[in-house]
Amino acid sequence: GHKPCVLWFTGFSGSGKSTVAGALESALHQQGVHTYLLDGDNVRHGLCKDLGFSDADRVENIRRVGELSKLMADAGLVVLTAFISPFQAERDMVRDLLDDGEFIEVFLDTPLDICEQRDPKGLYKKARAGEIKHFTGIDSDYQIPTRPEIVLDTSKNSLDQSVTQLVAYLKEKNII
Ligand code: GGZ
Repeated sequence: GHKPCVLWFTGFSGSGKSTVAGALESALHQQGVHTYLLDGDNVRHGLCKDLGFSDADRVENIRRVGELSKLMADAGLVVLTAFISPFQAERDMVRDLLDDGEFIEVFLDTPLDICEQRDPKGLYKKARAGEIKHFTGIDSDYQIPTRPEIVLDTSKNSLDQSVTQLVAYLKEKNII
C-alpha cells in the first residue's frame, strides 16, 4: 500500500520537471503505486485553457492545479505536478490545502543558463527575440523556493540519480 501525497515539481522551463516526474512515475508504477501526472500538456489545453502567462493567470493556473491535486490526493493517488509555479505564495497556498507531510516541494535547481542552452522547444530563443513576452527567467519572475523538501539539479545528476533520491525520500517518509 501507499499513502497519498502531492509531489510538486517547480523550476524553470527546461529544468527537467516533466522528465524527472515522468521517470519517477514509471518507477512508482513498477511498485504498483497509483499515480497521476499533471502538467501543462493535460491541464493548459483543458481545465486552464482560458489562461495565459501573465502573473495573474499563472496564479490562477496554480490555484486550480492545487485544488485538483488535493481532490486527487483525497482519492488516494500519488499526484505528481510539473508546473513552473514561479511564486512562493501560490506554492505555499497549495501546501496549506494539504495535510502535514502530504505536500512535497521538489525544486529543480537547474541553472537558467543550462535551461536556456537546452531550449528543447526554442522558446528561450523566441523570448530573447521578444517574440514571447513574460517568459520565466527572461522577463518574468521566478521565486526560489524557501523550504523545498527536495532539491535536484539535472545538470549535475543523472535521471536515475534523481529518481533514486525521490524514491528514497518517499520510502523514508513511509509514503511507499
Ligand atoms: C514560461 C511558457 C511561456 C512563458 C509558454 N513563460 O518548457 P515548456 O514550455 O513545455 O513549459 C513551459 C510552460 C509553462 O507553463 P506552466 O503552466 O508550467 O507555467 S506556470 O506554472 O507559470 O503557470 C513553456 C510554455 O508553457 N510557455 N509561454 N511566457 N513558459
